[in-house]
Amino acid sequence: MTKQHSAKDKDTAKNELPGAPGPESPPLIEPTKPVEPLPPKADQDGPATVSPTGQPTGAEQARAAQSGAYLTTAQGTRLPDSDHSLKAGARGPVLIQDHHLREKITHFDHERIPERVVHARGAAAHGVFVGYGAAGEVSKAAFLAKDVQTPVFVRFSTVLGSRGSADTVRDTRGFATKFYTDEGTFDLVGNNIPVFFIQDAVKFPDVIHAGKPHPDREIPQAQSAHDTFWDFVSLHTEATHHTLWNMSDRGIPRSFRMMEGFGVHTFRLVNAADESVLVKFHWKPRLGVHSLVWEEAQMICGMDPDFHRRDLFDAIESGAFPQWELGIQVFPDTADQTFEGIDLLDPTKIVPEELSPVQPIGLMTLNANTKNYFAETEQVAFHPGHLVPGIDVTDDPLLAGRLFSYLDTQISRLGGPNFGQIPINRPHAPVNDMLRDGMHQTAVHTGVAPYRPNSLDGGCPFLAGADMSAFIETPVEVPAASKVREAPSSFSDHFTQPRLFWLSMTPLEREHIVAAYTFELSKCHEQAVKERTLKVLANIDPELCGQVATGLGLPAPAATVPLVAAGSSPALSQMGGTWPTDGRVIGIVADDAADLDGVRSAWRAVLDAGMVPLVVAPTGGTLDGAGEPIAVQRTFATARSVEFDALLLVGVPQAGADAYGARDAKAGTARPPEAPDPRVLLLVTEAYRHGKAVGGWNGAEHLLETCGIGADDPGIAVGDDGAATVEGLTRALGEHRAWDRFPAALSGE
Ligand code: HDE
Repeated sequence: MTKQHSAKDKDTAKNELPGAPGPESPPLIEPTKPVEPLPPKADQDGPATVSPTGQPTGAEQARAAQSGAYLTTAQGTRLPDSDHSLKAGARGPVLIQDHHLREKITHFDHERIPERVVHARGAAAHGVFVGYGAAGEVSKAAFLAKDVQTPVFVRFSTVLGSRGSADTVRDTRGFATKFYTDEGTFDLVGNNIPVFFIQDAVKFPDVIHAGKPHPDREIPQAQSAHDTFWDFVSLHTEATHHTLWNMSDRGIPRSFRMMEGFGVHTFRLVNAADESVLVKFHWKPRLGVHSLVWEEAQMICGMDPDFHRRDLFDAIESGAFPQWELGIQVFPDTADQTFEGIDLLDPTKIVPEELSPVQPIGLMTLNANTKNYFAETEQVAFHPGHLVPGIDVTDDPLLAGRLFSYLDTQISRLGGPNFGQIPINRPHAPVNDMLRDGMHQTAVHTGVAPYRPNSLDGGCPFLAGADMSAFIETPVEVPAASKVREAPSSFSDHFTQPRLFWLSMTPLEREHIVAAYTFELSKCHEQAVKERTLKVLANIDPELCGQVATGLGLPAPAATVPLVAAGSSPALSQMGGTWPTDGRVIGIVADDAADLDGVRSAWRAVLDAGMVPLVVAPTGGTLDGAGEPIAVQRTFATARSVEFDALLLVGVPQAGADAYGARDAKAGTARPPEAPDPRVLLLVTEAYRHGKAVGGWNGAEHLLETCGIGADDPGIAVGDDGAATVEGLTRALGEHRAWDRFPAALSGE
């Protein structure tokens, strides 16, 4: 019979250090000592509520969910064992009376909730928004006043893919911000592209059904490169503008931290004197707007599907807090709701920044990561109808449908109507509603009269007026009209703005757009879909259409509408300028024979510049030579260029015995020891091909030369030592990529 341990034995065992049982010690049952959980960090607490209903705050609830040193059942009863089912003897049948087994398995069986029907894949962070006070003239919203600090929670997402899909697919990105203001929660539920595929919400199921995987085989995942998507957008030309943005570099951002955000619809702001203006919201990233290159984006899908999520988390963890300025374009609130001939109610149109500059009104800093992905990122519920006094909606027909859809979908996704009580969704303003009961009600409401008017609860709660921060819909006049299923005639211009976007791109950006259309359409099987799309492209620009047609091996059709001379809006191009390099990742490639003092000073210089150094070496462990050993973060076998924004080469890392594989070594065909390691050659050539900065010293020129790279090539920094090389590299990195390496960048305008 096996020896039974008493509960006392087990406690003794738990208090032993792992790996150090003495000869007399009982075997370790659990490797760690029970300890009190760490208190949550103050700046990461879930949103608190000051609801007068007596329900605990989010933070208190979070603590209650994980307190005490010992494992318990859901009822708080301490458990002596969580690894063995209760059995009739060690080899006997499991007993149904085992409540712990049933509770644990049952809860696990129900751990998943339905993923979002769109925007299922996301990553989020906490932060703070500080108003500049610059919006005071146009909006009475208290959180926009000067120096008012408002906690925020931001969720970035892709649209089409499932929850487990890769981050760097070509797609629109969601950019949803929850402002926990003192006057109630305001949600700005935007995207990284300022226009949308459709002008009326009634078509949303159509565009999403077309973009999602084919219903028979459920492929492809998280891609627009398939027949149904291109079938829909070619038949439905109001999608042309958004599709063109998707095919541009905007569809493959380098990082969430380097994306613009847009409210898309026109909103209405109202000031203290009840005067209104129309506005479009913009988020401008402090780090600039930057993208991956397509090959890089595709490689990352396999090598690090969590690339954007990891980038956001690591940047915040290392103190490189991402920042965006919130800005508005302001238009007079005229009866026709147009500006310079642009229909402000049409969500497929932008207003070029050259016609109406973006005026900054506040700064958002993301400074804390989530503590629990499910509780926060998965359960957060945004809604474009969450408004505060001073911010109102317009009659954009796309927005109208959204105002219905979000609450509706959240009721099924979050299991009933009380998801507003989940800590991440709780307002920070006092809540005093008359919503009662329902699935997952956690509030213990007091009082007997949740209705109005009442006398039994003393008439409480009372109604507020505008002077008490009530949200009062702007009394906009609605012109007399008949009920019709129609759109205004201005909505039928589908090509002027796509042409404006195309003409505003640099030659290199145009080359990327041509390549993206060619790639996506080459993945379609239906000839009719390709031909119809070419007709759409002909209505944007003959050069675009011609080049894509050549790529597809099809004739280029002629335009069917007159091409409007749309001019250009330089603000739409994301190339040019120099930008901060905070949080960029630098791979320092070295081996034991390298200048290790130089590695140390380069490592320090990278950190001092606010970037992340990762030492890449032939094997794990440390680089050993003169001075303190240097910790290795990546090996030649695990590192791939896509993980780095730039490379620093220290000398010429030599090919080890394993570099050419066991077969070559056995056959005696391994290259001579002085040859550079082939994995390093791959690292360098790939980084170079993707326009990344590459620097080096201590003989790195030889390595560059082997890769066919000249020391004077654009974006190459060869220095005398580590620190000097980092300086050159940082300068190159400030331009994001060495654009001059791409022939198209040199060819034009
Ligand atoms: Fe959404 N959208 N949407 N959308 N949307 C959702 O709400 C919808 C649209 C956007 O991180 C859903 O809670 C309709 C435009 C973001 O949790 C759903 C229409 C813009 C997110 C929904 C649109 C957006 C969503 C799915 C056409 C940019 C993710 C889950 C009228 C301005 C929010 C959910 C998050 C999510 C409906 C169009 C942005 C189904 C009907 C335009 C960023 O309710």
